[in-house]
Amino acid sequence: RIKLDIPGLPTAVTAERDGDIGFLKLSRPEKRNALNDTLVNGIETYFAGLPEDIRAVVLYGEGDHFSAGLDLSELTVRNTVESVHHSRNWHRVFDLFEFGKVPVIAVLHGAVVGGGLEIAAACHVRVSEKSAYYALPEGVRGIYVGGGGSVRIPRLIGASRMMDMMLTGRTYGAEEGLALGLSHYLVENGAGLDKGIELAQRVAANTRMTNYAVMHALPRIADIDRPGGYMMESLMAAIASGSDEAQSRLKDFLEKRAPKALHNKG
Ligand code: 1HE
Repeated sequence: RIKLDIPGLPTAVTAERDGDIGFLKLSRPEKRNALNDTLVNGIETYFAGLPEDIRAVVLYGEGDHFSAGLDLSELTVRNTVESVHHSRNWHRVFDLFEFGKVPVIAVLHGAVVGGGLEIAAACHVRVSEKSAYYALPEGVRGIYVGGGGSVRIPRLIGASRMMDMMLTGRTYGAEEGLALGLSHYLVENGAGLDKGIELAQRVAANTRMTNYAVMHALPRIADIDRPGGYMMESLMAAIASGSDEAQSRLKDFLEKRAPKALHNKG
């Protein structure tokens, strides 16, 4: 892995690359990767400056925790209107990578709480280590989610479970998180990054058009009415299958050069 040179990147995040895989590490371990303005701006700077030849990104956290969520020390210095702008900025930055150019694979461990869970929910694939746990302590702290949590988390686990998490401060462990859909993969402690890299390599091997369609069309189709969804799907399918890259992959399969869709255990 080598350093990825992105101008203006703060030290609160670390950027690296290995071939066509990019790495983004939340790097405030002394504050459990609490999300202050600098760190959130760093996420924006990273994705805005990501080289075009990066095909997938692995996002993870330094230290014992993925992220302790919003930096609560900043909250005390914001008034109401500043809080609205702050929240809207998180929406903008998280949308930037959820609806960006390349899929993001999150590797979760330790606390994945509050804003940390909101970032994780904006990623496309989530790997968790056994140490991971999920919580929305906003309820206990007298605040409310502000990083898109009310929009994204119900789409993963349902509004009813999120309501319980916020009202009672319930936490879910890594195994429960897997069963509920908070994560897609569960691995032993210390094995998350390797799993994330393996998945990123698979994702990076897809055509860019397919990855774009999955990232952009799929969630929008899930949000709209069926006739509109069928229409968008047809257009996306036609665009994807018409590309030269798709045609050559189909030919590879028919001429027995491509792998079969055999069962693998993830
Ligand atoms: C922090 C934060 C933070 C740690 N903001 N400084 N999030 C929370 O309610 C979670 C708050 N954090 C915790 O419950 C714990 O820190 C952890 C369970 C994540 C980790 O515990 P531990 O024992 O490993 O670390 P620690 O000793 O609690 O924290 C180490 C330092 O990080 C300490 O600072 P220090 O100067 O005393 O060393 C902590 O104060 C600091 N720290 N977490 C600020 N969150 C836009 S809406 C989103 C709303 C939310 O995300 S609400 C959820 C907030």
